[in-house]
Amino acid sequence: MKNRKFLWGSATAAYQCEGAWKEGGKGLSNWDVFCHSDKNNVNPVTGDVACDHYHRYEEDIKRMAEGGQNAYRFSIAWTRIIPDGTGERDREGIDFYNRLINACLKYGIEPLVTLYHYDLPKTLFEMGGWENRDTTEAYVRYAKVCFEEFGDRVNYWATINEPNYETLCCYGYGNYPPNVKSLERRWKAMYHMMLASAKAVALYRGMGYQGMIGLVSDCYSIDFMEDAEEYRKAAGFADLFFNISVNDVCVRGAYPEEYRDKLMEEGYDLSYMRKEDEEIFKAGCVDYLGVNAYCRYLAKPCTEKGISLTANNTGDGKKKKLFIEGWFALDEDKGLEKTPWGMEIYPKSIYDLLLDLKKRYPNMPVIITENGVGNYDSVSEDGEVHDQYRIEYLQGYVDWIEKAMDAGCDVRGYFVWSAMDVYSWINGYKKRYGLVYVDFDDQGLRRIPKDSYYWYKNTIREKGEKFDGKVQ
Ligand code: BGP
Repeated sequence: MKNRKFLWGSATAAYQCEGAWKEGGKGLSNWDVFCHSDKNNVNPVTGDVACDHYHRYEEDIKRMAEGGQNAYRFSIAWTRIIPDGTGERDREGIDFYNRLINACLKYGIEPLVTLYHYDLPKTLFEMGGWENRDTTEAYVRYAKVCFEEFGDRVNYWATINEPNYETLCCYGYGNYPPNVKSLERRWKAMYHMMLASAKAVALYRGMGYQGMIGLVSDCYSIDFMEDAEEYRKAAGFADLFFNISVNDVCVRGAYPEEYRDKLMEEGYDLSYMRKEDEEIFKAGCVDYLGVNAYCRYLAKPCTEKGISLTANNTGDGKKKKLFIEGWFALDEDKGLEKTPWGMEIYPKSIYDLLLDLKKRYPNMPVIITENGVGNYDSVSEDGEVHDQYRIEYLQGYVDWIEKAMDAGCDVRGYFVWSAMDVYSWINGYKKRYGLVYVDFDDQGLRRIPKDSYYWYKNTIREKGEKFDGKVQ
């Protein structure tokens, strides 16, 4: 399959936008349970209703098309397809995604479908989730149902969203379910996600489909403030920790030696890594790498003892803290602007990242599956949402992507996170990323396209032809 058109779109994920948590035959997920539990104590809100995309998908998709977008990345809720994770497929859930996909096609929007974006069926979660190898089998069975039901119309698939970031939150920061702090458990969960992804890729090809299947990886350009040997070493560990431990596996089809060596040296149990899996990884290399790009990371040598991981989920301006003895610590460039959640604004990072990826994986097409900035937006007196800071951020990223493409990087698409304001995991609803404002206080969940929505429309018009010409 060869699409000569550059994909210009925006993205969402099922739990964050659909709502209708108990409708249409849907089973419960780990996030449904977590958000209704007392562990959800930072911003105790839920995705029960969210943007009600489940009922309003058509108007949302129509608005994307009116904004000049030609693609939409969304995820399927596993719990709508197989409500208890392993049992029978559910017709009502399947029909919902049929309607959603058909609406995309009706408005000239190419769907890019993520199979798994953080929401795991409760039943599987209770049996250990991704720490349990059986989850990989359940996932492949679920993926097969999706390929069978939607494969005739979906040309772009993403197996798993962010194995690195999700497991870091689940088992590092401990702010996502199951809310634990154990890197040992994290390595294991991440391994099974990578295994599940590789199996799904091989299955998809084996079923004879011609579309592209990839994995979505949160990637970071890694930099350092002091050009010294120990800083470079720390940056190498940060690269291994955040990027290589996922990207090598799905692009090259093997775990890097340095990764196993490092984990073994630190005494982690790796008995779940089976010899026979090596063939599975080899057969499961992706067609494209989905890149979620938000910021760069600055690494410095870790001088403290132990491990400390603290996220900022309150938007109080504090930076997040991360140090891991024997690996690296996160550094800060005090001269750069940050969001209230502590994220650095540095658009050139996408250029550095794309060039790094090209160097390590020369023939791997990239789709930027998420890029965006979260902030407190509000409706002005004129009834509009003037999000100039978002326009500047996104403009910076698009300009640097263009430069990277001029330098030979094979980029096939760009998706803004997010299509509209959505539930921002445990950050709640105040941290907004959308091109379209959603009034969550309004019963009707009124939508207002922001200034950035119109900026995006113009950008697509201006750059569209050139970007199409660059599609390799
Ligand atoms: C990515 C996730 C998205 C989205 C985004 C913004 O890591 O794939 O689902 O939420 O980040 O993150 P947050 O909402 O936590 O600020």
